[in-house]
Amino acid sequence: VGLRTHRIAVIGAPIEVGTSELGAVMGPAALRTAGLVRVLRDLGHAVEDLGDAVPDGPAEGRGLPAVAAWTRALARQVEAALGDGHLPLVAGGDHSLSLGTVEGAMRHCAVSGRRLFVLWLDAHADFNTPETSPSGNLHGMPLAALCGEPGFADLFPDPGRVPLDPAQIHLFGLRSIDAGERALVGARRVGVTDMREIDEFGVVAPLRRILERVAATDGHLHVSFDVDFLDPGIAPGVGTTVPGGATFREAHLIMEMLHDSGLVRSLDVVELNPFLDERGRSARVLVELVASLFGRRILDRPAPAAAVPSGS
Ligand code: NNH
Ligand code: MN
Ligand code: MN
Ligand code: MN
Repeated sequence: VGLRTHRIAVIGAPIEVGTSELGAVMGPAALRTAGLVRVLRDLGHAVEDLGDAVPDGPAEGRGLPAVAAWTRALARQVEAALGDGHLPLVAGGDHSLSLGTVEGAMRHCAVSGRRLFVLWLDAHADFNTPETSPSGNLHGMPLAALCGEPGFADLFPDPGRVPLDPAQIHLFGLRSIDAGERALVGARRVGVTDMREIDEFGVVAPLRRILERVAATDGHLHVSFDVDFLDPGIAPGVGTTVPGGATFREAHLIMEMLHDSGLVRSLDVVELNPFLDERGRSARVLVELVASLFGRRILDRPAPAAAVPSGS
């Protein structure tokens, strides 16, 4: 598989209105400091750094109106970037930003005709509603809102909006889920690869199954990478650490497989909290992983398609 070069639009989303832990607002700056843009350019991609997004309307407080203002702005920017043939890479910022990025990808797909799939790399399901949420934090709710669950009035005011189909979502790395959202994830038949499945089968088999499904329709794969997908031992810079996360090698292999699939058309990197990080470690790990997703490889050779190396 040769290197695929993209026109990448980097968009900072300094959002922390969806969480009660302050500091995620510094995430985009830390990712840039760790070399996000430089690393992508060094790989041969054409990168435009569009700077940080600005909320469309008042964004004070931690309620729905603030999140709605960010959602409007990001949905518009992501849709525009995709329409221009760019691959939007949105650097956050808490996970409520994915309300905007996924909505933007949905609007683009309505035009491009591709089927959207959302791969949610996260310790959490982010499928709470205001009703089920134990915290009230909107970063734990974006998927439920995108799927049209009740309780998010005015977030998507268009009465004709077609909600995201839960069958288009796959949660990967799940190990912390609240009782109410657990019931909802089951009832809506959201795709899930939890940590137990990864422990039993590794990351390759479950991810291959997902990629084959996206490839079958040449779909648009949106990847939403929450830092807490990773084990806190390698990425401590996040407000909601959960033990038992993905190792560097698991995450690295996932990134290489995503690159080789050629299916990723938009990406979020979310929840980095530099205030909680240790000497930039988490930001650096994220930049390494993004580099692998965009084609950095150890050796220039096709990935073996079977479990056993093919030899040469
Ligand atoms: N499920 C919890 C909540 O709704 C935690 C969500 N926090 C996250 N999600 N970081 O990725 O509050
Ligand atoms: Mn351009
Ligand atoms: Mn999340
Ligand atoms: Mn999470």
